[in-house]
Amino acid sequence: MICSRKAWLGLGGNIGDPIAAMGQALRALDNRDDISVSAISPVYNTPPWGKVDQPSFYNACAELVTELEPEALLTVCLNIELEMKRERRERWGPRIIDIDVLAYEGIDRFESPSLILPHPRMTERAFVLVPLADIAPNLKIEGMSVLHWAALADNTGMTKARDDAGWWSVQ
Ligand code: GSY
Repeated sequence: MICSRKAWLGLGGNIGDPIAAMGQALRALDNRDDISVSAISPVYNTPPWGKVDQPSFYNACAELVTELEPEALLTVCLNIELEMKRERRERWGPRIIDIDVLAYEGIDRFESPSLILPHPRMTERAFVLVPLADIAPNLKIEGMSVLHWAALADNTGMTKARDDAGWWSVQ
């Protein structure tokens, strides 16, 4: 029997049309036989974290049900990113789309050369925690709920950009 697990992704981008790019990525995931997108957060406009002299980002989180193991799921996400970046490779620096595997049901901690779960630094990033709290408030990360982590995070400058359920479907 094939076992299905929930997994949670963070998506973001800050050049081109990031909301359209996140929608395209989510549809590509959902179109697969081994992944079903089960919940999607609103989209937030978020100040850049890390390198601050770049445009603000759009961020969202998604919950999946998948038959893929964590590393296989990461490979699928990276391939979707690669395909989308290839389509518009004239721009450098800021990103069209990033897809991060944040957490995977039943796995408290996982570390391999290509993937660490839960995603490192996610507990410091409001642009991950706020949308994740919309869809998985009770998910435990390092012993504490996402809702609790989100309440501790600095969400200065974050605004909701889209909260209609269909933002990720074709316009
Ligand atoms: O994968 C993280 C990409 N990223 C982001 C992001 O997605 N949102 C915000 N607000 N800042 C960021 N800095 C980086 S790198």
